[in-house]
Amino acid sequence: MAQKFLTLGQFIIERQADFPYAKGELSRLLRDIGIAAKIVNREVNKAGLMDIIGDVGSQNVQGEAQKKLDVFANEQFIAALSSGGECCAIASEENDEMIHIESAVSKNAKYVVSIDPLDGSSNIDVNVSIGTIFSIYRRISLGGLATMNDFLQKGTQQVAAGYITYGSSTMLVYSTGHGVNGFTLDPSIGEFCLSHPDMKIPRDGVIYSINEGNYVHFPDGVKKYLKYCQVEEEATNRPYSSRYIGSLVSDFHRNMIKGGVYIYPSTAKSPKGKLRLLYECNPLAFIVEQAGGLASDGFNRILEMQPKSLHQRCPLFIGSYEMVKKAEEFMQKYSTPEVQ
Ligand code: AHM
Ligand code: MG
Repeated sequence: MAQKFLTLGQFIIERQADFPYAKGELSRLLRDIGIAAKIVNREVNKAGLMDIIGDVGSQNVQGEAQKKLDVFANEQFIAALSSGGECCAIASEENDEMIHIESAVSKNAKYVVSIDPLDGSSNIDVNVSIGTIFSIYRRISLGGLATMNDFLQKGTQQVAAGYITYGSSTMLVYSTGHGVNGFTLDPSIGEFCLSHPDMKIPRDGVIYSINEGNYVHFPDGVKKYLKYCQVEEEATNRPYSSRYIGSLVSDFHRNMIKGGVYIYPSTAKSPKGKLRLLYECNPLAFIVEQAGGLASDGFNRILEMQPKSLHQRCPLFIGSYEMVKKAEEFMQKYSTPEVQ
């Protein structure tokens, strides 16, 4: 009997009514992102065979060395989002300023997209999973070029968000605020097929995910929480397991499936943490909440933070509801937001 499957394109059409404003523009945007993801996936899979690994020799706005794949992925997503005509501007980790898409502006495009085209840069050259993270907002400015305010909306205003993980298989996971659905790329037909319908993150878990090499620089709340994770107690399944890939998307995705907490706190070196609010924390916070989990900066809900700049950084505690709550308890007891 022929196997039944639902492709991303079919699913988007079936769920058209779920999309805010339901005009088909957002569906088109998501399909464009899916196409760019397939092209990036093709290159990621060839890394090592082609001259695509290593540094370009330049730095991005955060002063980090740009990898060839970073730059390639950025170009692919910008091209895909530009060709559809639904997105009037993009904020990317790889570009200092927002990018205006003039052709879409003349068509009165209603959406702006924030994106980390290739997350987990330090894992690109060593064949470890990497990802893409994106966040979609409806613009609030009226006509003409997009403005900063279109991007500096609170995470609660996202109309859709998602991530792609280029791992042992390639998956695209997204939400439009009506639950979370995951699609696995079937390379034999070149389509993302629904494999993880209505994803829910376990309410509790036994995995904690943090770069413990920075321990000495962590706030006291995090230090004490880590000690809590390592203490033996049968009733709470402790000690927990430590798992840290160093690619946010991959660590997040594992925790979505198995239950767990991912923490990138403020450190003495980076008082605001390392991760970026617009295109790393907010989209994953939107997804985790839709899946029944939590995302916090240790004290406040990520989705309610007021962004002030495109590349703003933010501490992140994200994952299973009970684990994030417990980590927040330690932060509230042993740290203060001021010294975060
Ligand atoms: P990037 O966007 O430059 O790749 O940085 C973000 C990455 C995350 O994917 C990952 O969780 C974190 O940085 C790892 O940082 P560290 O090496 O400090 O643990
Ligand atoms: Mg990143």
